[in-house]
Amino acid sequence: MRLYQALAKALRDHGVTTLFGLIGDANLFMVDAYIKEFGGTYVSAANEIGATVMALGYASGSGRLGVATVTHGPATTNTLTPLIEGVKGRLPMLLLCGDTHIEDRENLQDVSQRDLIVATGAGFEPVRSPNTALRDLSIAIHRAFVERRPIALNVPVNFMWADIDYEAVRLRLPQLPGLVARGDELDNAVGIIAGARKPVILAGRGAIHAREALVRLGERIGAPLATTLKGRDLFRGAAFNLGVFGTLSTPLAAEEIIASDCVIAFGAGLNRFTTSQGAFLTGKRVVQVDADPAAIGRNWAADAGVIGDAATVADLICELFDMAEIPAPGTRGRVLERGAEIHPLDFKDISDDQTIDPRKAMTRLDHAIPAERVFVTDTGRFTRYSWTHFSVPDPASFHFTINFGSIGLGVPWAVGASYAAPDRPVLLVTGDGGFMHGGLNEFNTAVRHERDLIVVVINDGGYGAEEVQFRARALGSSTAQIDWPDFAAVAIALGGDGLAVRNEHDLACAAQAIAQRSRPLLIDVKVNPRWNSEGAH
Ligand SMILES: Cc1ncc(C[n+]2csc(CCOP(=O)(O)OP(=O)(O)O)c2C)c(N)n1
Repeated sequence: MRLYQALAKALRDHGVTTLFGLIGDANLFMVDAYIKEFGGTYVSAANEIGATVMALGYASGSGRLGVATVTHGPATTNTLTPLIEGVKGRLPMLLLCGDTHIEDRENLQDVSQRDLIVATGAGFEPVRSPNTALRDLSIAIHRAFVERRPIALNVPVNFMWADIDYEAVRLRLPQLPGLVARGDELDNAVGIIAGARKPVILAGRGAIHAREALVRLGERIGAPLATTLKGRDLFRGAAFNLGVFGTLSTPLAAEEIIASDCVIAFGAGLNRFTTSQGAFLTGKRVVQVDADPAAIGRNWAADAGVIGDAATVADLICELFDMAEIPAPGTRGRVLERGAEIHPLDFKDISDDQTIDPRKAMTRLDHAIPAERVFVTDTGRFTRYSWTHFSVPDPASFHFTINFGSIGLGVPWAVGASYAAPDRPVLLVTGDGGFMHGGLNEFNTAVRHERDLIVVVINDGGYGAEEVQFRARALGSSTAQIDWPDFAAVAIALGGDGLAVRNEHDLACAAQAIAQRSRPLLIDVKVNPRWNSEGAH
C-alpha cells in the first residue's frame, strides 16, 4: 500500500468518520483515498482557517477527536489562529499537514512548519519515515487526547507514494472517570465545607457530566447550585439553581453568591469572568475540585484543592458527611425554589423605522428556533447579549468559540458542530464584522454540505465593539462603520436562503422561514449602531 492510502485507512481504523480539509500537492492523494477507497465523509472547506475551525467545532460538540488536513506552506500558516483557539480551549484535535519535499530547497511554499506550529502552543509530531508513519499517527492522536490540545502531524510530501506494509496500530487511551486523589486535601475540603454557613456549589465545563452527583451534594450540604458560563444550563430545572456564577449572574444570583461564605468549585477554572474580577470569591473559603492537577490553583489560590473526577468527589463528600454524621452546614431557604436561571435583563426597546432592537429580535427568534438546538456564537459587542437571550437544552450544546478572542470563527465552527449533532439545527449568532471576516466563504461550505444552519447576523453596519470605544472618548465613530453588501442577497447567491429583519412583520416572516427552512438560512437583523448606548448595561 502507498503511504497516502495507509494514512487514509489508518484514520478510518482509528474511528475518524469525518475529515475537514482543503487539498494541495502535499495531501490531495490522501484525501482522495479517504473518500473513495475508505468511505470517509470529507468536508471541503473554502479556507484552511475554516477547515481547522470546523475540526474544533466537531471536537467541542462530540468530545471526539476533530481532524483537519491541509497542504504545506501558506495552507499551514492559515491554521495558526485556530490552533491557538484549540490550545486555549483545550480541544483534542489532529491537524494532518503535508510538508514540502525535503530536497526541494526552492519550493515557493517552503517554511519551517515546526517553528510556526510550536509557537501556537500546539504539539508537533513529525512523520519520521514512511515505515514509522502509522505509529507516528497513533502517537499524535494519543497526544491530542492526553494533552488536550491540537497536535500537528507533519508528513513530508516525498513520503506519500512510498510503499509500506499496512499494519493497524492499537491505540490505548487512559481512562480518568472515577479518579480521586485521597489525602489531606480531601480531608481539608470536607472540614472547610462542614464549617461553612452558606456554601455554594459551582460547576464548570469539566463537571457537566456530574449533574446528578452535584444535585445530591447540594441537597446533602444545603448549598444552592451555579455554573460557569461554559457550564450554563447544567442545573436547568433543578431546585435552588442560581444559574450563571460570574459577570453574567442575575441580580438575585449575585446577591446569594456575595452572601455565601464558601464556594465548592468542580471542573471550573475560576477565571476573572467567573470570579467577577475576584469579587465573588474574596473573603470566602474556596474548595477546588478538578481532574486536571494543573487547573488547581492556577487562577485562584483555593483553600483546598482536590484532584479528581467531579462526580466521584461529590459522591465521596456526601459519603464522608454521612459516615461522620455531619449535619448540613447550609440552608437554602432564602433562595427561590424556582432558581435564578440565565435570563435577559430588562431593556428599553429602541426599535425605530429602519432598525429593530436586537434584544427584542433575539427574544423572538429564540422562540422561533427549535429548542433542541446547538448554539454557537461569534464574538463582538452582541455576544454577551446573545448568551442571555438564546437558550440551550444543556451545556454540551453550547459552544464557546472565543478562547483566543478572534472574530470570524463562528460559521466554520457551526459547520463542524453540525457534524457532531447531525439531527439538530445549529444556531449561530454573529456580528456583521465577524460574518464578513470568516463566515462568508464557509456559509457556502454549509450549503454544499447540506448543513441545517441558521445564521443570525446582528448587523449594526460595522464593528460595534470598536464603535462604543470611539463613542466613550467622544470621538466620531466613522472608522468603525462599514458599508457591507446586502447579506440576505449574498446568502441567496451563495446557495442558501436569506432575509432581513427590521420590524415585527419581518420577525414573523423570519419565524416562517425558520419553520420551512431546507438549506442554510441567514437572518440579517438590522440594528441601530447605538443600540446599547442607553446604559441598560
Ligand atoms: C481576528 C480579529 N480581528 C479583530 C478583532 C477586534 N474586534 C473585536 S470585536 C470586533 C467587532 C466585530 O464586529 P461585529 O462582528 O459586527 O460585532 P459587533 O461588535 O458589531 O457586535 C473587532 C473588529 C478581533 N477580536 N479578532
